[in-house]
Amino acid sequence: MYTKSLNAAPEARPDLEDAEQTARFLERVDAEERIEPNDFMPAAYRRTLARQISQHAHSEIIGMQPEGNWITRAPSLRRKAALLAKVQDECGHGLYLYAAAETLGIAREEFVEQLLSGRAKYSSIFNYPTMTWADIGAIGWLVDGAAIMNQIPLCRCSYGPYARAMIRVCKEESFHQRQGYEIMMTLARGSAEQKAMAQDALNRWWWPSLMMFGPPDGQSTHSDMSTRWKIKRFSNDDLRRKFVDATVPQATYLGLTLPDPDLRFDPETGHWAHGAIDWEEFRNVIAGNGPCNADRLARRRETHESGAWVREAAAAHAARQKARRAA
Ligand code: FAQ
Repeated sequence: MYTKSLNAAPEARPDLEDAEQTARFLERVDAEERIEPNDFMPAAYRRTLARQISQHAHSEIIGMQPEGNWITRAPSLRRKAALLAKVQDECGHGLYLYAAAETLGIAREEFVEQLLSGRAKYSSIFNYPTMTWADIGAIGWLVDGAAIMNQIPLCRCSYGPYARAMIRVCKEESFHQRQGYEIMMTLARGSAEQKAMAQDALNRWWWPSLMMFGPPDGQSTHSDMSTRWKIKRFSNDDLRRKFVDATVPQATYLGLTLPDPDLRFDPETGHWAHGAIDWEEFRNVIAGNGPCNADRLARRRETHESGAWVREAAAAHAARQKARRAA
């Protein structure tokens, strides 16, 4: 079965946390030093990282489902090969992230159990259905685009294992974003029917993509502390604004229309201002009531169960290798 990471940090002992250690920790964070698994860290910092990194890992794993749905129906061999590689990359991202989260002293089984029992969150975006091939283009362009905007600053996160995992993840996400944009470009320049399909996918994915950045600044529970600890470098709204600024010209180039009648360029701020986001929908989706939440979790549980023999075989193989080395 899963093994606990060898370099897992010792368990948090808040009773041993003294003011001096905490002050030294904050000095190190301020000096842009990386915090590593065996270094002192306040229990709340450890908890925040375990929550965010495991949610991120779950998102990558659940995120394979909406696109995996189109592997057998990709319109050409080239598209199928690229989509297969992309979905496989997302799986790899989930594995690096679980490994990074395990260095906080929590076993992978525990994270997996939190996901399968429905106690853990994963990104709201993966609870929407992929109804046409254009959705695969829209996910690559918008969802991976939003993920990159959010994750580039995480390459400078104060926690070493998370920051290092993010460097590779971001390189791969850039390729994903380009493959999605290329699908959208092909459709937008194709027949009237293909262009309409691209527009329809954009209409359905635009608002959920903006929600990926999390609740607005005044309502974000964790932002203040995460910013103090240099886990987060920008607020949810700042990253959302950067994403909108980057995406508006891309939509114009495609000849598609963003589904927001209130979208306008504000010369005073130099940014695009978007219309109101439906936060009720967001809360509903993260509470488990989105269009695909139940399906996504049911599929994950099924796959986990049917993969039990692989975990058992891997554990038996590892035990045998260990016994051989010891002999
Ligand atoms: N969905 O106080 P904040 C990808 C929760 S990977 C669900 O602002 P925080 C690659 C939040 O957890 C996409 N829940 O929280 C790919 C908290 O709940 P809690 C995932 C959300 O952590 C592409 C509560 O609301 N990326 O796309 C969402 O400071 C294509 C209050 O929020 C990451 O995870 C949401 N959208 O900021 C894969 C990036 N937003 O825990 C396949 C790393 C917020 O108190 C195909 N994570 N919540 O119960 C982050 O940067 C942060 O965790 C945020 C949220 C920005 C997501």
